[in-house]
Amino acid sequence: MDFKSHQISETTQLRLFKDMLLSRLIEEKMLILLRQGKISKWFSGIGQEAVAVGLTASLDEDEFILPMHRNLGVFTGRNIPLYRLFSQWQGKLSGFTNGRDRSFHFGSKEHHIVGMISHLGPQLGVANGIALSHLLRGDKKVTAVFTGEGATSEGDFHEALNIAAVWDLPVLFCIENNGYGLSTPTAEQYRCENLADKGPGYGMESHIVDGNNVLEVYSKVSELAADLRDHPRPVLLEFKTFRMRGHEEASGTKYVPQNLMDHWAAKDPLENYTQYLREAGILSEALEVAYKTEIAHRINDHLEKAFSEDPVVFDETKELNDVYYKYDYKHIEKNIEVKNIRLVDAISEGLNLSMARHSNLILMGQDIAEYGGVFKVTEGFLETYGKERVRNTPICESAIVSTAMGLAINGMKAVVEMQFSDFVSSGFNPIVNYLAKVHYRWGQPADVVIRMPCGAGVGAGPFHSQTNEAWFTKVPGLKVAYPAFPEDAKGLLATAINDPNPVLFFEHKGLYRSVYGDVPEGYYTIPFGKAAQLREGNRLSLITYGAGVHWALEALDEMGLTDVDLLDLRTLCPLDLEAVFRSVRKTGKVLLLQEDTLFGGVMADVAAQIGEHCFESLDAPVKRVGSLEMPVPFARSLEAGFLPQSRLRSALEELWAY
Ligand SMILES: Cc1ncc(C[n+]2csc(CCOP(=O)(O)OP(=O)(O)O)c2C)c(N)n1
Repeated sequence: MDFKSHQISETTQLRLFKDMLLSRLIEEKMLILLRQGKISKWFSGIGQEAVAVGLTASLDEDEFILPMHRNLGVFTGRNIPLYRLFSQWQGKLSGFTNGRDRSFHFGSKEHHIVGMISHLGPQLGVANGIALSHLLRGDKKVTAVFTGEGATSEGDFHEALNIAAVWDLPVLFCIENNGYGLSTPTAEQYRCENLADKGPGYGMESHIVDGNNVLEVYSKVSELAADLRDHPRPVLLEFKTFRMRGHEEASGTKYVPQNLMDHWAAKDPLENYTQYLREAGILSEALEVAYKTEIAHRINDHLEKAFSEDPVVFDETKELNDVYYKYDYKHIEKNIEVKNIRLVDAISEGLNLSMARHSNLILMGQDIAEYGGVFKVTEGFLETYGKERVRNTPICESAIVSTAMGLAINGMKAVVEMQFSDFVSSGFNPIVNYLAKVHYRWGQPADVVIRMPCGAGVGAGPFHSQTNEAWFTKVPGLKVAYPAFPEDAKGLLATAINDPNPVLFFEHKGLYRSVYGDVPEGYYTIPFGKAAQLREGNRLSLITYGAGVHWALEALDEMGLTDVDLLDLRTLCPLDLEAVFRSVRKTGKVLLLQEDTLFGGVMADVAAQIGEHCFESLDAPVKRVGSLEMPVPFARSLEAGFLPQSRLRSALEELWAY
């Protein structure tokens, strides 16, 4: 191992030693506590300390690092008080997640650290978002993100590198190649010789670094970081190292050949470095002992503090209140002047006004810039707001959602256009696992709106016609809006963008150009969680949303049913259950109409709530009408049979007569 050729001051060399020693001694202490049953799980980074320690020391303190589960050295390198780390691992309040998440699954903005989620890959896209926010603000900052070699097989790795390359984002993508992903050796994980070989495939510079040599890590990263600050671009780094213990302690290392273990044991980053420092006369025996004693005391003191802290207590209100970022809705009244426009125009106008209002709002989506989006919602935006804020993206739904998350972590707002809501399945993971949970876990705003052109009735077949709101209403932490009218769409979109929580904003593309309405001029907001009472009646409640509203209006008019209470839910999360109950208690009969297939749809829950809360007011069974339990078919005749319109009239008749 070559330590001698690096031109690094003795002070820094000693700092790196002390940082690695701290990391190693904490690791060893954790192994003891694990054996004593005092902590539940430990992902050991023993033998890999040089990577996290060297990298952290080489970046500025206000540059973000996004570590993984074996990067203790990032946290200690940023001087996080140890008792807070220990409390975090014990699920206590002094940790970073109020006991809500475990191990290294947390971040600390104060320390410019954004921790991982279990799914590994989304971390890479989040780094892109943070780097993009710096780039847009003109900050000369580098962002570093870690991944294991195993997680490079995830699509998120490819997507994140691709986006960073296309957008010249100053991100250091750091692969910590420790030989195994759980029990899977590299030969079963990928076919190329080195993962660094993938860099040129993305048009990206890449380097292989000896991850067991802290001076090499420090020199290389310092040199690259300095260059990237002035010449923003992504760089792929492959740190070669080895995992000396089990994936997590309990799983052992039986599957690792002994000769490999021996080979890497001889390359231990701390032992070799210590030897070099002693021989170079930089580290005296007395100093080494002093460091060890001081660190051991520090660890013990902080452990005592963490152990003496009371376990976290469950308080239902507190837990539920923290699922969403607290947002005080600001009502902005509608202008009395209106113009008659289509749903698509209203959405475009709403988005445009929000772009003018929020200079930190970034739009991202496929073909949204010059082309204006496939539905032309962003037509002309590029000319007004420029390429930096109106961003065409590669076809990378997952990493774009993660990028939006990274923008939000660093104080920006994002609206992501799914070209069709069907394609959100390719970006599902970061929405339901990152955006939805990040506030509850460690208090971050997921200030992201995902626009979802959805719905059938347009002869577009199984992959361009779904209405998939129920995929998201199930997930605590997300909000879901589904307007039926131009006026509502414009005001609700403004609210969605103001709200720092993640919002799935459904736009029925069958209504885009067929539904017109008088839309107030200028900017206004409409609150979430307030259903619209479209018609008042006493004989029957008809409750619906989206295209269902228009089907309901048409059916009621054609059938001449006037004494009907018609509610448009407008937002599905939050849901205006009060309005639902009020209506059902008045009429005693309710028909719930949705475009989605019935099982597990939004109306299944509305029906259950009515059953629980309005049972004594009901004069008839709660009736649901929805699409048939099948994919959305292409041919018009098949699609008509699938959709609920044809069954709506008979259901209404039946309930009317009940
Ligand atoms: C999407 C996903 N699939 C599987 C897992 C289970 N899992 C957790 S860590 C891990 C191995 C990761 O290997 P690598 O990325 O090389 O990191 P290392 O643990 O070696 O540091 C696996 C399979 C997961 N957390 N997320």
